[in-house]
Order: sequence, then structure tokens, then C-alpha cells
Amino acid sequence: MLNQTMDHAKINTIERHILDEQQSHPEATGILTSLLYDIALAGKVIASQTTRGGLVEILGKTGTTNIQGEEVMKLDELADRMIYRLNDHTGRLAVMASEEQEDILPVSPRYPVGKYVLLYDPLDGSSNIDYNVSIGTIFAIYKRTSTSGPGILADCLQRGRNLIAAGYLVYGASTMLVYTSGMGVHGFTLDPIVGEFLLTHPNIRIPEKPKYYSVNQGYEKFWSEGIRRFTKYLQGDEPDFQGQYCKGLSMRYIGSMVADFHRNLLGGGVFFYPADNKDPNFPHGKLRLCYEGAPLAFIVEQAGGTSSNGNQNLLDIQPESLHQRTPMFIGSRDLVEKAEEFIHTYDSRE
Ligand code: AHM
Ligand code: MG
Repeated sequence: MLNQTMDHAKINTIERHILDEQQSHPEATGILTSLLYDIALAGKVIASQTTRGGLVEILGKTGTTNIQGEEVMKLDELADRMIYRLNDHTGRLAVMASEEQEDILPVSPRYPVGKYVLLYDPLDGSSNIDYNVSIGTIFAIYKRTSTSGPGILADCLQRGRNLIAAGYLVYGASTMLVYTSGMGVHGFTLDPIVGEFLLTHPNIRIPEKPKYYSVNQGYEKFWSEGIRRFTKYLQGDEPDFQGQYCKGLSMRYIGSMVADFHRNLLGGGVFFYPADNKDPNFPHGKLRLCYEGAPLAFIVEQAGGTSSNGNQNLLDIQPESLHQRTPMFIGSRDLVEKAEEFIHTYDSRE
């Protein structure tokens, strides 16, 4: 006879979970469900390649083809193409935009046009690939705002508040997919043997007590006074505006935002990439609002945290261009609000 507990434990695949969520929307057509499933599939393919990262390089050195006779591609290009190719013909999308591509990617006239818009960062943290460090994929799904034909730029330039769903994959010790469609944040771990994402982290909530702060402290000399003092506050060396000290958090910075964000989401804390004066071409820092800021902001808010550019919630910013950069503070609500306070107090007079 089967053990009672085993018999009743529900094994939830990502497909089953997304379908269950769909059922609570009687008006749903199933298109979003299929779209999320297509993204999960792209994630599986990318994961299968990232785990072979070092090998691809060696095989690539023998010429332009690998031992299967396929063209050897850099992993970030491969991820970019994989997401595009798995989604361009399905009839679910009107337009896509990728962090790797300068312009929007409207659905080809050869294929049916759908009502959704997909923005993605195919391989975030790609400078870490050569060092066998975790990397990730970020995605954002909107409904198109234009009414007919292939999608246009305006469909992609929507405020994060309009997001229908967002998520990320992290290719680390295991591959995880974390997503929200506005009904909480759920995390799935890829079983590499079976090839299925299984629900391992239902209803993720960011812990109230933060543990970590994450920033590239090597750039401290380029920061404003507000950012420096905020960081001292996180270290327990500077009081807040009520004279209270933070207990002093641990610093963790991987340099792959998805992985840094994921750790802080589960452990509690704040990730920030502030405006700085390191490079006059990028006064707002390095990160991109549409591909990185808005989707992670939607996730963190669904998990009980918040985000800001130092002045306003990332979800409320109207993007003006596809690759627009933004300062970014994201994680535990209390710490993001503290960052805003330090910035308003010390930097607004600059
Ligand atoms: P990418 O999308 O080109 O990989 O750049 C984004 C990455 C983030 O994952 C990470 O937080 C940041 O760049 C690290 O930048 P830096 O090396 O300046 O700290
Ligand atoms: Mg990126």
C-alpha cells in the first residue's frame, strides 16, 4: 500500500499551476497560459545550453560548427534567438522586444498576429558566463494597445503598472522559473531528468526582516552623498531620520541581477544600482527600465516588497525609449523607502 502522505502530496507542474490560475479567470482564453508555457520551454532549452557553457567555447574553437554540425553561437545570442523563434509564429504575440536588439520585433506578416507583447532580457548577467556564475532570463508580458496589424513601438513602451505577467529564470545550481500573473509569486525548479518545472516555492513573500544588501560597492567613489549615506545606514554605521540604526546587513553582490534579486527575494534585503557619475553617457546607471526594472518591480510588489528609481515606483514610470536606463532600488519595502529618504534629503539639493 502506498504511504498515505506520498499518496496525497500534490506534485504541481508549471503547466498544471498556470492552468489552475487560468481557471480563476472565467474570461481567460488560455492564450496567456500557452505563452507562459512557451517561455518555460525556451527556459529549458537555454538551461540545457548554459550548463554546457564551457564546452560550447571549446567546441567552438575548432571552427564555426560544433560536433553536431551546428553553428556555434555565443550563449546570449542563442538565448535571444531561442526565445524569439519559439514565440514568433504562435499567433499569441503582436510584437516582441529584446534587450539584445535595437528595435522592436513585430510579428512577421507570414504569421498570425496575437494580442500580447513580450519584452525580454535573454541572458542577464552575461558577463558572468565565462566564470561559471549564475545568469538569468527576464520576461515581461503586456497586452497590446494598438488595435490591428503587427504591434508597434507604443505597445512596448507601457508602464509597468500595465503588466499582465512577468518572471525570470535563474540558471544556477539548479534552474528555477519564478513568475507572477498578479496572483502572487510562484517559483518552480527544473527537474533536469524529467525535464519539467515543478512547484517548489508557492506564494513567495519577501521576509520582513532583511538580511542582505546588494550593490557594486567598487563604484562608491562615483556615488552621490545620499547613496553613500544610505549604504552606511545598511551597514549599521549611520542613523535613519528617526535616529534609528539598522543592525548591519551582510553584503552580497553576484553581478547577475536575476541571481542577486532572487536571493534577496527569498532572504530579504535590497538590491540597488544607483545613478552615478562613472560614465557621462549613462547618468542613470546601467540597468534598463523595460527589460529589467519593470518586470522585477512587478514581481517584488506581488511578493510584498517594492521598487523605486530613488524618486518614484518603477512601475509608474512611462518609458520613453526601449533601452532607457534607470536607477534601481528593489526589495524589502522599508529599505527601498529608506533609500528614497536619503536621496531626497542629501541629493535633491545638488
Ligand atoms: P547585462 O544585461 O548586459 O548582463 O547587464 C546587466 C547586469 C546585471 O545583471 C548586473 O546587476 C549588472 O549588470 C552588473 O553590472 P556591474 O558590473 O556594473 O556591477
Ligand atoms: Mg540584463
